[in-house]
Amino acid sequence: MKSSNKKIESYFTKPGVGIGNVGLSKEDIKTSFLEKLFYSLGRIPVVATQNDFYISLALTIRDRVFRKYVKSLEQYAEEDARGVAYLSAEYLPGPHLGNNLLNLEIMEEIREALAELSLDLDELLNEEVEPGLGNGGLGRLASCYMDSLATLGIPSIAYGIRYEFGIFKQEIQNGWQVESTDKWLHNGNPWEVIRPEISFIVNFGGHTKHRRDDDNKLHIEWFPDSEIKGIAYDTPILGYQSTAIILRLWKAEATESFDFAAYNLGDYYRAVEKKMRSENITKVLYPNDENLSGKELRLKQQYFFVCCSLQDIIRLQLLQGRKLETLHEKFTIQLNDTHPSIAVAELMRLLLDEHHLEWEEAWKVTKNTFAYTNHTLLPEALEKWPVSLLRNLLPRHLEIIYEINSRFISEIREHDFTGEQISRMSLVDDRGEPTIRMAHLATVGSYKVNGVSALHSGLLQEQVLQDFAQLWPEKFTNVTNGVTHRRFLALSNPRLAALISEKIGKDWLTHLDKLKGLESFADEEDFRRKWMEVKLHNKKNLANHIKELTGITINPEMLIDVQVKRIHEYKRQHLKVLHILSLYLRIKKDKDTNIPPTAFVFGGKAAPGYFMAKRIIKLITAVGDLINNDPEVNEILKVVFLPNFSVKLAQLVYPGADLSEQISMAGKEASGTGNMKFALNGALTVGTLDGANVEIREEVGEENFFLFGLTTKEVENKKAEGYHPYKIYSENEKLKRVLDFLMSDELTNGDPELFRPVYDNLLNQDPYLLLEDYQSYVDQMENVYKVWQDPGKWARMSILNVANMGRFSSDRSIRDYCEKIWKVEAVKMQSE
Ligand code: GL4
Repeated sequence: MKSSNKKIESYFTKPGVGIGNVGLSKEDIKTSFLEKLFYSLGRIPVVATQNDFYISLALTIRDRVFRKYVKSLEQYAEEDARGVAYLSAEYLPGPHLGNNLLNLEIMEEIREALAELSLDLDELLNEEVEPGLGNGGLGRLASCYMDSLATLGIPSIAYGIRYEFGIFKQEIQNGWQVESTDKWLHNGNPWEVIRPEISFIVNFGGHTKHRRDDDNKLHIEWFPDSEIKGIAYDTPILGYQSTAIILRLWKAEATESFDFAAYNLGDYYRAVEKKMRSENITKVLYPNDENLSGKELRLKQQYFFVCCSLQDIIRLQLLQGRKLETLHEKFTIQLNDTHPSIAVAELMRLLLDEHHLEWEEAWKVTKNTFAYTNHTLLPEALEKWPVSLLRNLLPRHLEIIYEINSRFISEIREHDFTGEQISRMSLVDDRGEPTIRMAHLATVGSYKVNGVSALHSGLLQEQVLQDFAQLWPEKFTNVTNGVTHRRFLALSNPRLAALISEKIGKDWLTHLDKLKGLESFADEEDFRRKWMEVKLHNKKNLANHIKELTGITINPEMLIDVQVKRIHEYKRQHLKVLHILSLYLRIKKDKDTNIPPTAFVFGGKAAPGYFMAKRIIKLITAVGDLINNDPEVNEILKVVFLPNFSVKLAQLVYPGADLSEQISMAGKEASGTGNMKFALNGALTVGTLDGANVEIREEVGEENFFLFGLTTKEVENKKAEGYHPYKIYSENEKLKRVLDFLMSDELTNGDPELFRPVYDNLLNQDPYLLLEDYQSYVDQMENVYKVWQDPGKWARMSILNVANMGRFSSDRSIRDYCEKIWKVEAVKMQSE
């Protein structure tokens, strides 16, 4: 620590006092808690609301977390450690309080301390509104990685956008999704600290000027026409028994001079309007998962946060007295998908124009600094920005991209690439309206590129980035995703966690592969019984919440069969619906009584502009209405759509699930991470050979996994030979009966148009091969039922699933990133 204030310095390092005292005892916490209430909030207990109490507790805990963070900074500085900057447009941290208590290992002390003040910890935990700063898997993965970076003691900082409104709130009205804004900051956010001194100017628009000096050296200057300020908001993210790292989110604010021209003209109203418009940059998260919308504001968001983050990284580098020529030695910057990929051009601009490095030097630094993770192969999700938009918004960056491209193309011309290959690889796609292919920019500007599961990384190299993989095979690698088992098992499923620890000790909290030790108990009658008792307890808990949220009663003894994830055709929620309808028709028409009681639980948001996904939600709720209200059926089947799926809700759902639905068409789900969270909580999986399902099945053993459907290769072949869903429809009588039911009055209430789009799409195109996989799915579900009717076998499979989840900890993923990509080492924290 470089402080000139000796008094402060000595206070800081003196043990037992002030910030030297972490103060985690029950009495310490009680005192600080009340102090926060009195002094920070100006409240006395009689008038304090639950939210006041929650804020006071949060502030108390945040102090402790910051202390851990500050301590680790000293150590990083001492060891001169190499660090990671993680750039992501999305994060889904989930509620902070519970996780921090778990990681400080003071949950029970806090519970007791609050009880002594007649307060209930669970009620306060429930007050927290989670930051919904992401769409789904990609944002949640970033947050799992932060948990592991902090736990492992990897010097790191995560950058993103402080959206004022996160992912929309979903309500179900009359069976349809209705969106409203997520006002997550309305009750205040006790976890963040504003850093007004850490702020940067970001420019937009205007034009560039090229000039040669007397030595004929080219100087390029950008004359932007507007500017905005980014201000840092820091949230500490604590690891388990370890230190904290910072999540630094940028908020846009107008500068004094942003509206120079307008003020000079004395046009106050125009100036104010411009100010408001400019601050819109960080207003709201775009709610599309796996779909680009090509909106100007979105590009502004991306550039805005990238520009602030890179300036901050450069500030840190210079602060430590280092040269920018060695930036890549000190930092590695991970691009979480292409959303931050404009960073390649921006770092070049900063190095060339602001810090006057030569092109070769700047390019060497840039391409040795970035690494890029690809998270999807879906063509509609691969970002491409129109050249015209870039020219208007970021004219200097467009020039830099063109220059990178021309040098890159000269380079590949020297290899044996055909003309066709070269135009495929170009950063500029000029078939039709010219666009910049951001995945190509990220690939060319990075030293490593990775996919997120073994299957996906393979496909990435065979399909989307095939030519690049041929050119630079050593650049490509795989890091299979992982999840934090602390949040998704220890915190959200305390009973199962306790049972596990009772058998094998607590080492699994930091070394998930220790779960392997459970294998030897899988055949113990008594252990199986206890295991299923825990599951039943969690199912009751889930059933209670379902009742509260939807009014629907489910019997916790039923098989609870769950599909929670974003609603997307490739994820095939409607395949599950077809299966449910087949059971319904068996009961109604065939009087079949052999179906075990099952509750089907769905949850997930549809992008507001995604017509088909919204229709699928309506389909689920319509099937639910029909089934739940039919006394002939509703003792056997129930269908629930849980509104507003979130991290908070997820933590309730996974522990109570028996069966996990991972039924995407093979080749489409890059990894999936919900699949890991379910299995970690003892749910069995019915799934295709897609994404990380493949590796999960490898680990748990094929006999402990319910597999169905075509493989990626078979999907490819099927499409190549010409796929005819109508033929399948007309040849499979039972399937035909199910599909025709989509058009029946019973389901559509007399509106034949209601599900026609789904029906027509399946019969005519069926791009995700539901009909092709239908029979195999239904057959595998029969097998699921057979096993379900043998509780001992089910319990055994469930235990074996959990026992083999070691590989899917985000700790392992982060270790992989450190070894295979970042070459960053953990800094050992001195214990206190
Ligand atoms: C996603 C993938 O769809 C998902 O399979 C993966 O688990 C996740 C994290 O790697 O990334 N890609 C996009 S885009 N959204 C996702 O959730």
